[in-house]
Amino acid sequence: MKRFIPIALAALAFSALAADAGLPKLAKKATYKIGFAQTETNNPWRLALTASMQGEAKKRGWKLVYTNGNGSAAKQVSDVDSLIAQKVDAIFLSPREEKPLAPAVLKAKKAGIPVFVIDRNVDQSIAKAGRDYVTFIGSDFILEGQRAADWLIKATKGTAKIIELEGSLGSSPANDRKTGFDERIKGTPGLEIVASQTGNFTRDEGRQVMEALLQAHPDVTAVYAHNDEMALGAITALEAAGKVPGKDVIIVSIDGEKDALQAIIDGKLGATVECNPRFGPKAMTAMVDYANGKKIAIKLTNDDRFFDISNAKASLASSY
Ligand code: GYE
Repeated sequence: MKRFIPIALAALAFSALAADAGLPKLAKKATYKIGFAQTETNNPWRLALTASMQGEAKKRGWKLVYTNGNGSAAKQVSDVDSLIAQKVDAIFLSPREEKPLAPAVLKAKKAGIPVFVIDRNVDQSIAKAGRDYVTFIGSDFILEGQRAADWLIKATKGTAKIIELEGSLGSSPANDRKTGFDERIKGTPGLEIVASQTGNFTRDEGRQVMEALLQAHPDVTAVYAHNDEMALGAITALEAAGKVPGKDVIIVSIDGEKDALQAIIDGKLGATVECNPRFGPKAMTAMVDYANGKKIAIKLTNDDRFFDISNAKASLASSY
């Protein structure tokens, strides 16, 4: 008897550990209550993502609990806490920044709620796909940066003074879009980034930052913006400074929103790499597959298109 107790305790401890190491299970149900933790709603891309998630949940007859981080990682961490407290079946997390939201994933896991990280990723050294959350669904941001660079190298014939408008600091798209672009232009010595600063993925900050950088670098000939909204802000700043966007200064960005396609048609924006925000169907199908016991890849990468003058008009009507 004396001997039995420690063995039983050890077995108990072991099973608790084993349960902790695995991903939380998801029961098969006729309907679900899911949580969607959005980062902010400051641009058309974000609104299209929310609409896609809400639309797909509605189509399936599921309840979706929506939270809005309002541009604050701290607020989004408490949003995840609240989704855990509301005992949702699964959480779809669009993490504003890589590091601060990673512990939130671990908390949900501990509470037995499977997490699907969508749109942006979390820091893999803290929370790992396939171990701490089911999968990451989104675009390849490094590839997006590379594609923007490839276009710019051609459009400028390999010679340009570039201003880079970065996305929100600490977010995976800002980190990776910078990495991909930088890697690619390294091989073209005529391309020089004269300034690189965040415009926080918004049109107005993109405009303000561009205004300030134009004062210091009036000889700029190209802009690489990490999203369309900042590119559109830069266009306004360039015009206010008496420059002709698309001629004096060549601009490339990422997303593929409606206003950007219109700017391409108008000759002001050169090109935009698509980053598809319509996650709803893919994300919820992955969740159902997971509930059905199917093996889910740890990364589900979106295939993105590319928009320039050759296809902007044809793509306008279906854009967001
Ligand atoms: O490019 C931007 C948005 O996380 C991929 O965030 C997304 C980016 C997108 O605010 O417009």
